[in-house]
Amino acid sequence: MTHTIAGKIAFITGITGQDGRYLAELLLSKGYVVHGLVRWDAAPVDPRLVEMGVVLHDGDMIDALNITGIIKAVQPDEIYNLAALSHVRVSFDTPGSTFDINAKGTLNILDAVRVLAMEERVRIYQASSSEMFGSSAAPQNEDTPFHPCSPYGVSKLAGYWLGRIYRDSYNMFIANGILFNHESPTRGADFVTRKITRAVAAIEAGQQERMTLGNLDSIRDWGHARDYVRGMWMMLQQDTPDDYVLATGKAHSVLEFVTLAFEAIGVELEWRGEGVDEIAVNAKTGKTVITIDPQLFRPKEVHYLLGDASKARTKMGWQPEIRFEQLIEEMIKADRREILSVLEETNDDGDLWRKAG
Ligand code: G4F
Repeated sequence: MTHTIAGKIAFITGITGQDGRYLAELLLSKGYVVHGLVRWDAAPVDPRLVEMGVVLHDGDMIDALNITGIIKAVQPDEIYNLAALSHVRVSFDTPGSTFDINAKGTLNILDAVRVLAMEERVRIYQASSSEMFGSSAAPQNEDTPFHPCSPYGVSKLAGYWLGRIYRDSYNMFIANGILFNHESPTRGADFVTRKITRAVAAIEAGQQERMTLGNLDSIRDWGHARDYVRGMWMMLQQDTPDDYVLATGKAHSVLEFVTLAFEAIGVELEWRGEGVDEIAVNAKTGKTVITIDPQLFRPKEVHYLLGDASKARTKMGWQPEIRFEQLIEEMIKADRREILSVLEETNDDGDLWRKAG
């Protein structure tokens, strides 16, 4: 059955996360009817999702019958499986639920489509991750061997292989998007980029003196989530299902990210000391603004992720449009604005912040 885009139905798991929100906006702008899965015990959901026109369903990724029932009711043309326990550090503390959600949850989606005999109608996007590459040498692409370094990485690898096996065994349209880190102003505050931009804005406003960080030497390939959700959609519009790396092809350390974030508010950092004793001071005032907390180190770290997205560029015409520096600026601006709006609500003197724009 062929469908025009207008009136196509999409079902997004993980709709309340950063990518879910951007993807919903994109699909709605293309005329899709968008349904989203919300975990039954989730914190209050942002009402803007409903205002945007997303139809929400309470459910649970690890309950196979529940997921099957929702997919039967929604009758989607496209499923985007974004639901996950996505924090790598947390996956060391909760490996069991990480597996349940990321691996068993993925299996529940794939199996639901199969037992409902919807294989020919439904196209599935599986959110795989560059964490699956783990300790493999950079740059990484679709042919790079996987050496995950965390329960999260292994659980995502299980989802990836389930996707490939179901694709080959049941002739299903399943695409694995192997996405490198992608950020935005709506990134969760426990990921390092947003943790940094929020803290920088709060330090500038005098609401916080310093921030603690873990491994400053980690290298990541950071892009903007808006570019990456476009790639997710493109994967499901191809003639044949395949797996694609999405990345910018540029690598930066955590130290570089935090240095640029402070530069965005006009503060130059001076680094002193080494290892866990390393600190950064504001070069002008001499005040310490960054210290290291060894508790933020991971039991096993992925040191160097740098993606090679040539396949996505050549086969789909995908490429990122938002540069690293623009991403940081956008995140800092949004966090300054957030502080300004709180100051205004509390009638505090927000003069310092009017420049935030
Ligand atoms: O921001 P992060 O927590 O992201 P991480 O671990 O790279 O994972 C993210 O990207 C993956 C794609 O490659 C996704 F699959 C995954 O779901 C998630 O979205 O940490 C980035 C780096 C790490 O090396 C970490 O050790 O920053 C280092 N880091 C240093 N200080 C910190 C901190 N990370 C966090 N979260 N908090 C810190 O204070």
